[in-house]
Order: sequence, then structure tokens, then C-alpha cells
Amino acid sequence: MRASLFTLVLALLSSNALGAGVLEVGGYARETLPGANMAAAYLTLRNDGDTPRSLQKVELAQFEHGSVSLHTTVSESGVSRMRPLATLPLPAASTVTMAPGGLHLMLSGAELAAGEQVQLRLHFADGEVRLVNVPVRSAAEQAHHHHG
Ligand SMILES: [Cu+2]
Repeated sequence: MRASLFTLVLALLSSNALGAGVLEVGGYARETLPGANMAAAYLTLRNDGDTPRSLQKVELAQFEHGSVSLHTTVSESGVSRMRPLATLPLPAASTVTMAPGGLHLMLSGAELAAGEQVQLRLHFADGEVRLVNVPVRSAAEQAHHHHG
């Protein structure tokens, strides 16, 4: 009995080590403002695995002409500027949180209204593709975030 439980635990541990580990994704997008075709989205990615992961590409699953870029915000001489990121590293056993004024996704070519959900297709470096739905929040809840 003890031996079989031990074997089971070992099997669970090794399947976790061989696999990518648990990756939880949450977050939200901002609504697109009238006349604008861009909106920011902020994800929280929790890598519960013992293997580093990385997010390589994000697509707007519902919008044929939509595109998503991964941005970080850097401060140069006191001025905040956006910089594209090729990949987003997700270290083992860590949480990466995007937020206004920092890491974010720029969604373009999509019209998003508050109260809707937007579906994002996340591509990870190890080949995993994950579809996530995040809520769209209104501009009234908007923090100060300007693109460009
Ligand atoms: Cu940006």
C-alpha cells in the first residue's frame, strides 16, 4: 500500500517534470476607444512547473486582421517608452504580471467593447498553444496608459 502510493506520487512528479508543468493564465483587455484600433491587454501568467517557459507569440483568435505585440515599458531620461519584446520569459515557479506602465500586450485590428470577452491564442516556446478568454474592461477603469 505504501509502496504503491509512493509509486503514484513519483509518477505524478515525473509527469510534471517531463511535461510543461501547470501554467495558469488570467488577465483582462481594455476596450478600444472610438477612432482607435488599438487596445492594451494585461495578462498574469503563473508557471507552476519546474521548467522555465517562454511566451513567444500571441494572436487574436477571433479577428482575422488582428495582431498582438508584446511590449515592455522602459524609462529613458524620465520618459516612458514602449519597446517590443520578442519573447516573454516565464521562470520556473514564478508569476509574471503585466500591468499599465510595464509589460503589456498591444492588440490592434480588433474592436473590443467593455463587457465582452476576447480570445487570445498564446504560443509558448515549447510548442504549447493555449486559448484564453479575458474580459474587456471599460475605459472608465482605465489607468494612465498611452501608446506611442
Ligand atoms: Cu504598447
